[in-house]
This record gives sequence, structure tokens and C-alpha cells, in this order.
Amino acid sequence: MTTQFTDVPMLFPDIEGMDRQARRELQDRRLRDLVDRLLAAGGLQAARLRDCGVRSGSDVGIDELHRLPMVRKRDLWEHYPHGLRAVDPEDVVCVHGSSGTGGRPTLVPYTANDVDVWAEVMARALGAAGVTRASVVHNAYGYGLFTGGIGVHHGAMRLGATVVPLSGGMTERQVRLLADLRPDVLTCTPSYAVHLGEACAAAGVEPSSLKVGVHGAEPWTPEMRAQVERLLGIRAFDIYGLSEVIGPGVACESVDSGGMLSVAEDHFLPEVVDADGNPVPDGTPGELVFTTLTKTGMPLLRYRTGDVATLADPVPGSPRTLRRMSKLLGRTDDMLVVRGVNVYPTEIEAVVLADARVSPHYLVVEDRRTARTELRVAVEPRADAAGELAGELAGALRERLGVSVDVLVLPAGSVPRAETGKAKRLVRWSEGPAPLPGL
Ligand code: DLL
Repeated sequence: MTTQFTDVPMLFPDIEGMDRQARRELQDRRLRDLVDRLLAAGGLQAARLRDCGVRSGSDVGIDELHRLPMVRKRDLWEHYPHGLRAVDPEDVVCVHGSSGTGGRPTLVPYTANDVDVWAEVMARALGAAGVTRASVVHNAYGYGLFTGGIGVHHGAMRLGATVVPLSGGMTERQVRLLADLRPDVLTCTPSYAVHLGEACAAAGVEPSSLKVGVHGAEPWTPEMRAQVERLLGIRAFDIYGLSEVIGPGVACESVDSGGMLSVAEDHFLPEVVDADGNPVPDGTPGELVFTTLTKTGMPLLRYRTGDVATLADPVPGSPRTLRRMSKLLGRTDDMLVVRGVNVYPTEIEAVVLADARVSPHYLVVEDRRTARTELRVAVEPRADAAGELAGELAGALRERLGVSVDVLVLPAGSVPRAETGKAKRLVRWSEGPAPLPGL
């Protein structure tokens, strides 16, 4: 199929379609300004910059970005609750954050300027997925400290669409409003999209008004996308972000981005580095690092996200000139090492959900009760599943991953569903009872 680049017009062509050299100069200017602001604010990042011999923004340039110091989540935790705030408290207009993958909260102060940037990048992201002023957006991301609900809300309002702020949960009411308000856009985590789709089917409601889904906040594979699209009859797009950087809108997929996500790199400068923090070439997986070029509340220079992806140039010939990142392959802390082989849970998802006999509910269990770590995956069959499912899936997993994985086929409904928040697809089992009956 040839891509129709004209399918989705750019909302901000001056930025999304900017000449690449001009953008690099803009990024360079913004980087110098950021360094000046960090030095003026004092604190951890200023000290690290001074340790590197940086006295002012004029000492740095985008080509030497890799020489500048980095920050990590640990640095934010150590400065809890205000993080690395770089403005006076009265300039902070809201605080968001996440409970974090390590279970410790990460709080992020935003200024009015930050909220403005957020609304803009989120509006761009929605626009890139085909959302317009005429759209009705059923927003089922959680509202609260989590950035999903409020981030999409800001963007949809900036775009001039109608946003219905459902938040997560209360699924029956959501099904009702899908039928009554007939939205064309669904925004929620991919796992909740599945849950909502199944709830619609159970209630006999056909969500036929929906055309587009914008899903993120948790890892999901193209195989999961196929399931979401089939269940809801929509075109499903990926959106990426993290509260430390801004929330959703850091990068987003569009009709013409070739299955990757265009990064809002005029605001969030991406790098990919190896375990030692050295830059890796485009196409090589590594840890994503972002520099928030324009943020003021808690600006971050070279923040190590823990997320693993690859970077690439824009699609050749596309009017969208932003650099792209791949769908996330996983997180550095979710990588499973099984007899010397590295496996991300998304690789397991890709194999399991490619099998049409399996429903999109699964759980990966890393059994660490003995010295010899074992991997298990619990799946649920569809009603019409036939054949030697467990054995065939185990064979496909061995072939793709190079390690053996025990497949358990459990009765429908056994794997816990996420009504709110992010789906938990991976459990590490070190002691105590089985995380799921039947394992
Ligand atoms: O999850 C922001 C967000 C909300 C993104 C809604 C997209 C949609 P946090 O709660 O701070 O922020 O969690 C950030 O979630 O570092 C990734 O590990 C993961 N994540 C976010 N988007 C994706 C995605 C929001 N599209 C953490 N694919 C990030 C895979 C994602 N993982």
C-alpha cells in the first residue's frame, strides 16, 4: 500500500515540517538557553555541569551533547518531593507524576509555560492521528496525578475537539456513553481498549462511531494493535511519553510515520545510548535519553528514561521532518535474562498474540524460586481455540526467543484485567504462592 502523505495534514507545519538544518539550529539555541537556566537555578544539574567545565550555555553545542552530564530517576527520588525544581514555588501551577516502575512516586512540577508546551505537543499528537476540531474524544486515560487523562484533555481542548473526560474504570458507564455520544476517537491504554471492546461486545453495543484510537502508557506490540483494531474496528496509534519529561505527547505515531513515532524534538531532544551511556547509531536498540529543551518547572538535561527503543530519521519524502523512535521494545528493568539470553516481555507478547487462538490477556511470570530461572506465560484461549495450543505456542516461543518458555492455557477470565492504571504483564515470582492459580 502506498502511503498517502496528504491523508493527515500537519497542524503545525512550520514546526512538524521544518527544514532539518533550521530545526537543528533551533535545538542548539534552546540547548544553550537550557544550560544557562540550569546553571542559574543551581542544584544538582548545575553542579554536574560545572564539574564538566561548563560555565555558561555558550560553552555547549548540540554536537557535543554526549559530553554533558546525565540525570536518572534515582536523582529525582533523592530530591523527593520537589524533584529538580528550577523555578520559584509560586511559578508552579500543577504537579503530576507516576507511582513509577520501582514503586516510588516521582513528582514533577509544571509551570504555565510547561502546560502550554504540553497542550501543544498533545494537540500535534492527536492531529497526527487524524483527530480534528469536529472530533469527539472519549478520554478513558486516568485523571489525576497520572499524566494520561489531563494530558490528552489539554491537547484535545487545544485542538478544539470535544473531549469527554471519562477517566478509567466504571466500564458500564463508558459503554453507555460510547453508544450515546458516538465519539470517533478513543484515548486510553491498549489494555483498557481491549477491556472496553470486550465489555461492548458483552453488552451488545457496537462502537461503530469509533474511527481512531490513541493508545500508550504501557508497552504494546503490533500484534496487540491488530487485536485492538479488530475488536473495536478502529485504526490504533501509539503515543509515548513520561511524566518526568512532560507526559503523553513526547512522541506519537501518525498515518505517515511508517509504524514509528515522530518525536516532538523541537521540545524534547532524543538520544539512544548503551549501558555505559555512549551514543549508539540509529537502528541500534538502547536506552532513550531526553533533554527537555523548553521546559521550565523541572527542566532535565539528558534524562535516562530506562526505556529501550531505536531512533531513525523521518520517512524519506515525508513532509513530517521530525526524527522518529521505534515502538518501545521494553524497559531496561523489565529485561529478563534467562540462561544468558535477554528477553523483553514484548517479544513474548508478539509471539503469543500473533496466534489468533489466543485472547489479548496474558501474563509473563519469571519464576525465580530456584537458581535456574524459568519463564512461564499464562494465556487464555478464545472460545473457538482448537489444536495443541500450549505445545505449539511453546515451540513458536523457543524458535523466536531461543529459550524455552512454559505455556499454560488457563480458563477465560483467569488473567487479571486492568480496569484502571497500567496493565501488569510481568510478575517476578521469588517466593510465596503462585501469582495466578494454576501456574
Ligand atoms: O505513561 C505518560 C503517558 C500517558 C504516555 C498516556 C502515553 C499515554 P508515566 O506514568 O510517567 O507517564 O509512565 C512513563 O510509561 O517511561 C514507559 O516505560 C511507559 N510508556 C509510556 N508510553 C508508552 C508507550 C505516562 N507508548 C512510562 N509504549 C515510560 C510503551 C510506554 N511504554
